[in-house]
Amino acid sequence: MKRIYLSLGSNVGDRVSHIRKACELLPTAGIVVRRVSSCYKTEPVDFAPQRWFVNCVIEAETDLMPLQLLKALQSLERRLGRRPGISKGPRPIDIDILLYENVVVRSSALTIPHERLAERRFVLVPLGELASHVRHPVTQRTVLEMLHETTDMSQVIRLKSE
Ligand code: PH2
Ligand code: MG
Ligand code: MG
Repeated sequence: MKRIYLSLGSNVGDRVSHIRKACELLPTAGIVVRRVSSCYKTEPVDFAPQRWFVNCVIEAETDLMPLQLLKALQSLERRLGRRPGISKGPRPIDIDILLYENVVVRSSALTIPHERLAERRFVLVPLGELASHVRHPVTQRTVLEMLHETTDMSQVIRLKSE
């Protein structure tokens, strides 16, 4: 099994329950969830005029190859009501591959590690909860180093877990 980190985000409807539902459905797609970060309320980046997101990161294991994993996540997004919309705009669920072992993929369909990983506090803060010492396979920076170095100033507020 390969260790992967996924970013989950939602800013439509009941955001936390969309994220919970996605975590529940991941095993049906061949993805074994190991650990889940706290949920965070996060200010939208890249496309500002939209509702704040709820984001989290999960550590998981899978036997799927990177492109199979991408297809599995896209079909899960559709099952959870995601339809094509504005790029970077509102969505009930978004599941992005952040890291896949130390694998580097650069194709038109898929980029691993996620290309904006180091520029997004809404990814680095929850990822840091689970994997602060894991290194980016290209830059060799740890998650903690990326968090300290990022110029992203957007707000990321931890939600109380019940
Ligand atoms: N996702 C985007 C664009 N902007 N902002 C936040 N805070 N959280 C997201 O998950 C997010 C975003 C495109 O996928
Ligand atoms: Mg995304
Ligand atoms: Mg996505």
